[in-house]
Amino acid sequence: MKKYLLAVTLLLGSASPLLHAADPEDAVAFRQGVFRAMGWNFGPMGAMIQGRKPFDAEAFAQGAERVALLASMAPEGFVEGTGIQDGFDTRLRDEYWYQQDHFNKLMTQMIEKAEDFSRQVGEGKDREALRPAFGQLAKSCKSCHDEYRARD
Ligand code: ASC
Repeated sequence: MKKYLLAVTLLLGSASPLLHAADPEDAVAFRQGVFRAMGWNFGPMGAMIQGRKPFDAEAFAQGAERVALLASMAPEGFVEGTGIQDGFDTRLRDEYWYQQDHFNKLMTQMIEKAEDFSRQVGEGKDREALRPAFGQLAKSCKSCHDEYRARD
């Protein structure tokens, strides 16, 4: 856990991709793709938690792992030159550009909650027992959308 937190801190601290300098166009496509993939996995899990879909433990565990991994990548897509002001079709609100500390705090919380959720799923908890951690993670997603995502 400590090692993991250190990695998150380093990543957010550098606010740039680990392995290469991002082309702004690639960065926008990357972050939108990461969030799209998170929703792809998270949506059916919500349906299972809410009982709109039968609970499939294997699919659920796979989804939780994927969401945690994707969450850890999301910050990399937020780099200079990728806003509406730079000509990109993005829902990233202007507030992001002068509230990056707060944004990074919300992002770190989301990553931690995704990790915690995935860990609890890995422990083999059932649907009822997983509900709180799932709710915490969904709330964390929403708090950032409320503040930094436009045109909901
Ligand atoms: C999803 C999804 C989100 C979050 C959010 C949680 O399934 O695509 O963006 O959950 O709606 O409040």
